[in-house]
Amino acid sequence: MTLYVLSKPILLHFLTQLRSKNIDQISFRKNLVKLGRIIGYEIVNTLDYESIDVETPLGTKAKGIYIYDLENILIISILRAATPFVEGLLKALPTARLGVIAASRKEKEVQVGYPEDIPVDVYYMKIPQVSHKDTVIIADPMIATGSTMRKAIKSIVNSQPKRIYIASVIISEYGLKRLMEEFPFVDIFTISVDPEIDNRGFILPGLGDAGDRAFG
Ligand code: HSX
Repeated sequence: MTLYVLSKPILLHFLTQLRSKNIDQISFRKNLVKLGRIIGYEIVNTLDYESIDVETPLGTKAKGIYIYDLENILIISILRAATPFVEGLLKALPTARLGVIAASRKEKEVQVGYPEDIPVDVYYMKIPQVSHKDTVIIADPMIATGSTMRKAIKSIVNSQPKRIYIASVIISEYGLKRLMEEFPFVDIFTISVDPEIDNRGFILPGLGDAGDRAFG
């Protein structure tokens, strides 16, 4: 498992705006699109490629590369917060196939600490056929307890894709540890690993409920 905590200033700049309670709904969505695009390019940089020659208009040859893994990308969008994030990912990965999972957590407050596993209701799932050549990118900007992401990974793991990536914006320390232990073969892209979860299962400091902030 590789953990990519992306820390380029441009990403942190957009994340800082997302965290602010003062950012409006449209700007919130736009920032998720921007982050998705940049994370998408970071993902592309990890894909397999081959060396090729290319002929220029001047009749000369130049050495180049062809990222053949781009032909086999499947993005899974966990509704609804991932919608603008995936819009950004698709800008970097325009040939991707797209699956969706509609899930909601059955939240209930715990008296002490935080919920370690929140029941997740998956009420719609439509995922194209997964092949052994596929790089599957499961996109959810927020991973708190990891309960939702566990369900998403389990829905495709038996198809044995070439690799499974998680694309996120914020993941909690607890969620990260939990997913790393259960799915050591999954690589995780995120911008921030936040230290805490509250007693309702919200990441702290986090950015609130991403779905509500993006869509009302
Ligand atoms: C939020 O809760 C996010 O967008 C995820 O879908 C989910 C994360 O919570 P957890 O399942 O990791 O606790 O709606």
